[in-house]
Amino acid sequence: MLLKGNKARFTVCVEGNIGSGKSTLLNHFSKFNDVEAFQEPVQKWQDVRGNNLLALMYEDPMRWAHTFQAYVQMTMVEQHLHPCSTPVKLLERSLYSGRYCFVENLYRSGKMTNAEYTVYCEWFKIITQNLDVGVDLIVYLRTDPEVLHTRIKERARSEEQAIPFQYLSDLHTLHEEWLMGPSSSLPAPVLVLDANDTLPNMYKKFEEHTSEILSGKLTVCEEQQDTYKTASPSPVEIVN
Ligand code: TTP
Ligand code: MG
Repeated sequence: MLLKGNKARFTVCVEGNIGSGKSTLLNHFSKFNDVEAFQEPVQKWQDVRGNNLLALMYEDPMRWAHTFQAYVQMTMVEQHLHPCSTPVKLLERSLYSGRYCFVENLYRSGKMTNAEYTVYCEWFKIITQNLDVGVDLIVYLRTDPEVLHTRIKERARSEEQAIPFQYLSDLHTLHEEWLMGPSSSLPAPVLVLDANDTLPNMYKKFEEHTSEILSGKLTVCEEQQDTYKTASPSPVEIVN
């Protein structure tokens, strides 16, 4: 189905730690006519006019983390604002996980200075207060850091080969704080899928939750949805 005005009815973001299977979920749902899927622009980060910012960030985060995260933020804004002619706009990640997971982690671990963090956050505030970067539903692929560590080694994206276990564990904690806790920084309700599973089992879970993902809504009662809209914590649905 095509829509007039290039504006999706629902924006659904897929979140989860590095290697949790976000691209796999996007590939699966991109087969539906009602969905336009926007994969994360990692290739842009690997080649900014010949500069591999992703590699620089992993090699020397004290020097490059802020530059890299500023660029990630810019490319995420592009994704959020990109016209979409189908009812469902499906995004790999969002502006929000850059801010609340990656940048928070870099700052807390001393890899971004207070000045860099403040400049980044001021940009984030201006963007979220003035641009149409809203989200209707978050799908959280919740995965243990041990499982991710193995998957990352297997897929062998060259920049990621030296990622220490502790880094994945710290990022996991921040995803949990942001998506599972009572959080005032959540932009939408969260559907949580246990993503420690095998690929065939993950496809089964995607199928079971197709209607929720394509409607941009959790199957919870209207009352809870309304509660969220008045800014209390979002309803979270957990699926094992
Ligand atoms: P992810 O955004 O986690 O994407 P992925 O393709 O690795 O995940 P999946 O397997 O679930 O599809 O990370 C991509 C790379 O970019 C990874 O090395 C982490 C890094 N990254 C940051 O350092 N900062 C950021 O803000 C983001 C969004 C990613
Ligand atoms: Mg991916």
